Amino acid sequence: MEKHFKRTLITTALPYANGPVHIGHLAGVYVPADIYARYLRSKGEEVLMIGGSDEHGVPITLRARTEGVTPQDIVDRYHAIIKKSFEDFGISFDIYSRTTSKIHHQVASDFFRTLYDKGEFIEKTSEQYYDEEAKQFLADRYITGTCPHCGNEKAYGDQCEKCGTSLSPTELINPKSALSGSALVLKETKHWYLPLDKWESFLRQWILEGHKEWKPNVYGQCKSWLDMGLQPRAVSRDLDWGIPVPVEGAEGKVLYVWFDAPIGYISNTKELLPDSWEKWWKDPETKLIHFIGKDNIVFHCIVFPTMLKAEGSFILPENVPANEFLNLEGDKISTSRNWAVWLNEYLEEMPGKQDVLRYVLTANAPETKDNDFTWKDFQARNNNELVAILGNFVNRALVLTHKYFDNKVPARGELTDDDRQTLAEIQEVKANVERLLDSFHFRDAQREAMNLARLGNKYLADMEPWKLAKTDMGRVATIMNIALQITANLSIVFGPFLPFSVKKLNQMLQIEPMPWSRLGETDLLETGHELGKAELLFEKLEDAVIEAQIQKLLDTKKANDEANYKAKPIRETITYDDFAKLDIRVGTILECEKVPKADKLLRFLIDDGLEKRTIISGIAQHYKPEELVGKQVCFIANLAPRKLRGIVSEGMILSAENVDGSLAVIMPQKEVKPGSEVK
Ligand code: B3M
Ligand code: ZN
Repeated sequence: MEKHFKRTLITTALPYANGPVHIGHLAGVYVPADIYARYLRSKGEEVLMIGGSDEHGVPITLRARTEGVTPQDIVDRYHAIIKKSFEDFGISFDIYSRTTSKIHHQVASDFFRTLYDKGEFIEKTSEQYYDEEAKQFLADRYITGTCPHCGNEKAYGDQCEKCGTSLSPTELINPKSALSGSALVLKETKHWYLPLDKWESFLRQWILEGHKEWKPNVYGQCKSWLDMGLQPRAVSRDLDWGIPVPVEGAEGKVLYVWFDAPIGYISNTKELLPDSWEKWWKDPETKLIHFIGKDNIVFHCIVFPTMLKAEGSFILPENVPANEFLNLEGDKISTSRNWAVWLNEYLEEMPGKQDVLRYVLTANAPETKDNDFTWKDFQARNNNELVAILGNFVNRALVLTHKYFDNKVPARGELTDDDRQTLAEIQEVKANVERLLDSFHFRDAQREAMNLARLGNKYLADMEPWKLAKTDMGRVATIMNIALQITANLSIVFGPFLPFSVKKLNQMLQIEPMPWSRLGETDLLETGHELGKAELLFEKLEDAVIEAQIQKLLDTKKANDEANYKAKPIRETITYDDFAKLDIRVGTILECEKVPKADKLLRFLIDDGLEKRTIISGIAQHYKPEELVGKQVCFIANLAPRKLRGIVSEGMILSAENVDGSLAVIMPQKEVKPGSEVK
């Protein structure tokens, strides 16, 4: 049976305040949440959308340490940048706060204390790595050592970033402190654990039986966690950055970041609505929806609900429409490798194009599987869909009305079958889009919205009012009236998706934003209503703009390759006699030309001091033949001749291979007689 709810509480994952946000964040969490919130608001429903920065956790302290500043400095910096990016992209939070706020510390601390007093935790002492020089226990991230799986010497105590394996610090070979570099000792420490195992049968029932409608990726992950069996989870850490554990004898211990962060949703609601926050969290008629990425599923579907359930007075999430990941040009988005499109940079480089990105990210949303963002697709969707379909239709409708009817909505006359068919199709849009939005199918919903613009374009193209203008103005009036009703419907249906463009469109139509309930109506614009000035909603993106973005990524790749370059290990030792077998000489290049039908090969004719010899060398992609003629090169003179592409090559020209695979020919530093030995 459908449950009935009075209001909807939307939460969005709290991004870590240790870097700016990128397109992956937007696509996975914030754009879908924002579409959903705007849709419900447009329906006149009671809705709140809660966000904020996650400002605790080890990575923030690590970053502070490398930069030589305090963790507070780091989170102040990135909280401001992140908050601004969200505002810039029209993510319509009712509040965007942060977990270093006073109120959050209080709420999270009280929450812990309630569970503690109810006896919901178990206390356990275990052995953990301790740095005697820095005099502190080390979080897994602070421990580095050799990965037992791939041999990476810089693996972390929680994960090897090279091979991706999750690790525990005790698995590392030669564990060392990342703080002091010193070796570590194991020492006893006490922590509080939430016994998830105790809630297993409740969770099985609630999720596996009660929420079969959850997205398959979410349901599937929960099921596999539950099938593996749950373990108690530590909710405290030995760290000096975070919310102190509010229990005696817990000096130097803070709440684990994943314990306090989801409570941030509650704190932020309370900060916004100090007097009425409880109805949002404790009334079963509130529908709680968590928007997150797939790496956060277990925390939002298993750990946080267990915390809420154990506390006893809170509702549980009704749905958790988690998305998969968005990749960038075929590679995983990565902050540390700077492989991302950062929102702040995007807006500097593409000012005013928020909706284009929102549109493309939704059209390509990783709803059911990982998806790829490419600049070519971005350009194509802008040019072929936003410009050619939506923008073009709206523009034609307005320009023609201006031309034939003095910019006023003309009256409809008698209807043809085509007209009736078109009006019927307008009426169908609402139910289709609603069904999709209600079930979190944002990309399909947006496609339906775009289909309405397609319908408009097709209608105008089929009716050809510009041809009728000389003979039948009554007919033109009907056609333009219908076209304008479509534009008004577009302003409703695109409201949740393209808020900036819809604002512009409403100005052009000279209307206030219309509520969702009116979507599908065919008399949204009254006869005689005067329209505003027609402007272009979207503009074409030229190749040069897109190529500049692609080049930027190529530059990043290059910089990464260089940063990661490690010289190959030196080969086994040889004797002088081994070396002396190589006869390396200097020769002067007399001729050089491309070998036909071989794009890598150049043919050289070289003066070796005794005679002329031919050498074939695979450097055609790095040098033009004319650059080399007259130059001196080093070559191996006693290499057995071999045939390459039918030409006998008598030796080998030496060159150095750079990180990116480019080749540099070795040349003597000053001119010598051809045939001089290299030794
Ligand atoms: N900050 C993890 C993340 O950004 C984490 C989410 C917290 S949501 C309560 O992926
Ligand atoms: Zn590894």
